[in-house]
Amino acid sequence: TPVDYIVVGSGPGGIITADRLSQAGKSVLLLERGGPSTAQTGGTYQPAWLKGTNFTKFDVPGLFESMFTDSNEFWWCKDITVFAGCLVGGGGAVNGALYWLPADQDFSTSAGWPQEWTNHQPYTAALKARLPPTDAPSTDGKRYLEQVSDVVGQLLNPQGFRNVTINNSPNDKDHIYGYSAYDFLKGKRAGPVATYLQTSLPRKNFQLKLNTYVWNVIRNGSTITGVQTNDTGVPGGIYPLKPGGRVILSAGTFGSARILFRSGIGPTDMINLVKGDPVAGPLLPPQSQWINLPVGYNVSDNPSINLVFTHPSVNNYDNWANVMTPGPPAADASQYIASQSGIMAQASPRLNFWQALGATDGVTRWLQGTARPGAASWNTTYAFNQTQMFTITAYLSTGIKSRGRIGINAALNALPLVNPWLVDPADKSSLVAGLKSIVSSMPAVPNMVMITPDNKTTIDAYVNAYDPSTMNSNHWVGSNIIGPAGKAVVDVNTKVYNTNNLFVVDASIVPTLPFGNPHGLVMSVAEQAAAKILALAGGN
Ligand code: 6FA
Ligand code: ABL
Repeated sequence: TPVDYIVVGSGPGGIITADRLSQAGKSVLLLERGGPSTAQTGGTYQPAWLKGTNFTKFDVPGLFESMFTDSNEFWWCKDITVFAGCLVGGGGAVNGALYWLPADQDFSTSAGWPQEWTNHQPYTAALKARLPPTDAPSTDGKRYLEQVSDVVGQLLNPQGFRNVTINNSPNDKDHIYGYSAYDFLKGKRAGPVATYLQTSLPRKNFQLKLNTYVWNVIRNGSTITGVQTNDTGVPGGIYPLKPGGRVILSAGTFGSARILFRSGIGPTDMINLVKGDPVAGPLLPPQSQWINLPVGYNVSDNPSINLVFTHPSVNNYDNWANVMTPGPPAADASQYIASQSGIMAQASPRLNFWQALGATDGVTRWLQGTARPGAASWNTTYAFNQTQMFTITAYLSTGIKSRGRIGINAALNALPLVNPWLVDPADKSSLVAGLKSIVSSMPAVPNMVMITPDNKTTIDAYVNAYDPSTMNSNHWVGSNIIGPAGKAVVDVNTKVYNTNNLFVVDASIVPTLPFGNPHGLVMSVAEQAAAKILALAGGN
């Protein structure tokens, strides 16, 4: 049956948008290409040590690092060349769940937002009310494996950093550090799946359909009439809209861009690749109806670089290598199963910090640090104690100028076409300055040793030799940038230019990276977008 709204994709953007639209009484169909994730969504994938419990890999925060090492890996989107989650919850079902309430500057006009978006506070407050952040996710309120916080705190104190509760003052992002904050609840991965989706599901006017891949929207010129899917259970694979209905793409920075290309919307080179595909080509509208918009341009992702250290107080937790198989230490496993407390109730990060950096071009750039026990890789020429290893990942955030381009290839896989990291020379010199500043007070921390880069490699040499493809932070934004006609893909109401009823609400509309890991911002964006869409005349 035709609906008022079809929302494509159940990531942080899609779930929140669908919930607010269905709460307002609209009939909403939420289509997700992937399957279940957490137990609450019907997921069952779990390691042997959790057999007989109701906890899946996606429920247990301490299994986060195993997302990258598990041989099964069904949760990644197989047709996107970088990490993206293709299951209920999208990236939110597999990510580190670091959760920052956005700062006012994250929604400023200087960050590229239209004036109408700068009053984000009521939407951010609505988000916080539904999904409160926590920096002590273990159900007993205690913090575990905090040696890394202590050591990095000792490193930052001499540089004038202050210790704060980060989400208590989101605008405070210079020379501050605090415990890592998450959207975990009751010791489990939560996010929008455990909150917004749960209020949607009981509504008669809401339906979630899994394993349903949206190929393209069906267009009659500038009017969308439905979506074309791979579902063989409905006539022609088509889900129709009611007259006056709307489609909202929330398929992520790569996913939403690809759906637009496959719908004849975007740069001509991308649509021509679609045209050459035997399945997708015949589904394109005639060339006279193609809409030329800068889909895929203006993309950014934080350039990030890892520094690896050792300190005698640190427990690297076996680099998280055993948390799936054979399982964490027996006491930690039984503690988690009994009460969702302990080390397994938190993902790997332990401390986050921010600092403003001057730059050679006069533009301030901010650096975010994330410190965690263990390391994913290291490279050193001398002996060290692996059990004492920890990592500081330095991300260049607000202020970066580098932009790249994403798109598709002839196989219609989505991928970066032009890498967005350190293209701008002042981005690079700022990151180098930030790394030097982090390590400047190492002499103040007895027995702290940097092993990557090692004592024979300078920071400059390290950055120069750093493989750019490993600077990926998985924070892609901007492929369907919001902004003025002629420059942007969506308008102030998130409507795709030159269409009547096609919208995009996900990370792809975000013009500039926020201070921190972006999914908190994306959720506030969805709150605000839903309100603007509901207020917009001309639809159901
Ligand atoms: N962000 C944070 O704030 N904190 C973190 O700790 C953090 N960590 C990670 C991380 O560790 C990894 C490995 C990744 C990949 C990302 C991380 N991020 C983190 C970024 C954060 O997860 C993303 O910014 C956020 O999830 C973006 O939300 P969106 O709503 O824009 O998009 P998603 O990709 O999450 O969701 C898209 C959904 O659409 C998916 O469920 C997908 O299956 C579905 N979909 C895609 N194409 C579709 C199609 N054609 N038809 C139907 N469904 C489709
Ligand atoms: C994020 O926001 C990043 O997107 C992730 O890359 C990051 O996790 C999490 N948050 C947590 O800080 C890292 C893992 O800790 C590494 O072990 C892994 O190699 C890396 O992601 C892969 O990108």
